[in-house]
Amino acid sequence: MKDTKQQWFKDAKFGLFIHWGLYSVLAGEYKGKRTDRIAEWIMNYLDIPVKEYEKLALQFNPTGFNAEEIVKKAKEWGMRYIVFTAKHHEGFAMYHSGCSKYNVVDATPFGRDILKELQLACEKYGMKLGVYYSQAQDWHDPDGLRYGKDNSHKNYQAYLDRKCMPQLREILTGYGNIALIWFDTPMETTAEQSRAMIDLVKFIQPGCIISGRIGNQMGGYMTTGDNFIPRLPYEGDWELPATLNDTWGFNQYDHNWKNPDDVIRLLLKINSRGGNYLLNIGPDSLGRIPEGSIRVLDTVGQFVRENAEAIYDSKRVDIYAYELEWAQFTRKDYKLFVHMLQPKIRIELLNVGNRVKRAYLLKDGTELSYKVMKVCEGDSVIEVELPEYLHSRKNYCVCLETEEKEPIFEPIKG
Ligand code: JFZ
Repeated sequence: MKDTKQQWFKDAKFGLFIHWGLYSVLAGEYKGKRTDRIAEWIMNYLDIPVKEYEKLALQFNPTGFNAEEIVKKAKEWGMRYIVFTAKHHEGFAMYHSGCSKYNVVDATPFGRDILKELQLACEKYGMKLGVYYSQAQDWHDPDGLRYGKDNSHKNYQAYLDRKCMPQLREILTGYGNIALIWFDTPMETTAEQSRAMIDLVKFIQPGCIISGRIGNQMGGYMTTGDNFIPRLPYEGDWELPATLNDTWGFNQYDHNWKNPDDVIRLLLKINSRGGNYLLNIGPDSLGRIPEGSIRVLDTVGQFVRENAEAIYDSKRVDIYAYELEWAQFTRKDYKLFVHMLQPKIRIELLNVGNRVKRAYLLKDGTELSYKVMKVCEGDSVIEVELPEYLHSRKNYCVCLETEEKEPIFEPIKG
């Protein structure tokens, strides 16, 4: 079982992933050819030569970027941490690196240190900052690994010594508190190499969490695949990274946005199983957050704010509500939170082994009337009546205060 030993991570429940790099200039298309895969992989999938791809830096001038705006938005959306791609597989540093000129300050007309601006904005608004760093794949360095290509001639260790380890040191010493490092796609990284990275991180910042994708099962928590929710409650700390459409990096042609209902359901499914939802945005080449993302997240944010008590610091609920359509559950101390995801007239729960003392609407405290009826010995049903105006509503939360800390119950289907 994985344990980050960091209470903030266990309580956070919702974070903002930001995938941003030179690929945003291409926005899913190179020389008239569109990629049908995730846009930040365009260099590898369309075999763009390093010398060609490098030139994108000359066009990178995101004058619309405003770190404070992004951090304020993340707060408004109810997110408690940000993970930003300081270097993705393309190998380009989105901060001022001293060990590679291939970075946003030295190689672009923009010339500003994006990671630094995000750090200062996060400090100002009380947001945890995490850094995504592609430790193994680096398509710019001749010895960095490339997925799906021949790596046999490469001296991977030389790349680690020359670029990966020094850049990690820069990030950990020059950008304040790094709450978490999001390593990714370890490929053939050995246990010794993963260990060396972890030792470096922990030596400089002992409290910094290591993502599940450091490799060799050495991460501080479990990272699942894109939008993959474990069917059964997972005991340890875990996180689900996810896209809002079908790409991480900006793609001008991808408008396949999830709707707010889907996102709210995913958030609650993940939280009810004890995980954090790390939801992605991919700013465009001007540093603007896509309109489609903002529209969805504004609605989700309102739900999260109204029901904050049932989300942050909540605990997993060990029931098998995976396929349940009408509700998801979270709990905290003596409270059981019933998140209503479909219109309903009343809530029926079976086996409320511990009696309910109070039922109310979370967002405004409206008391709800209910009946508890014995079915068999030690077995009862509770029916909570919902006021008429809610019969056609969804995405709200009902709180049941119970006599025991971990209420035992069974939701009735349908
Ligand atoms: C990786 C990256 O390659 C991708 O560009 C993005 O940064 C994403 C967050 O992480 O892609 C993965 C890696 C592993 C899985 C899924 C996507 N996985 O294990 O399911």
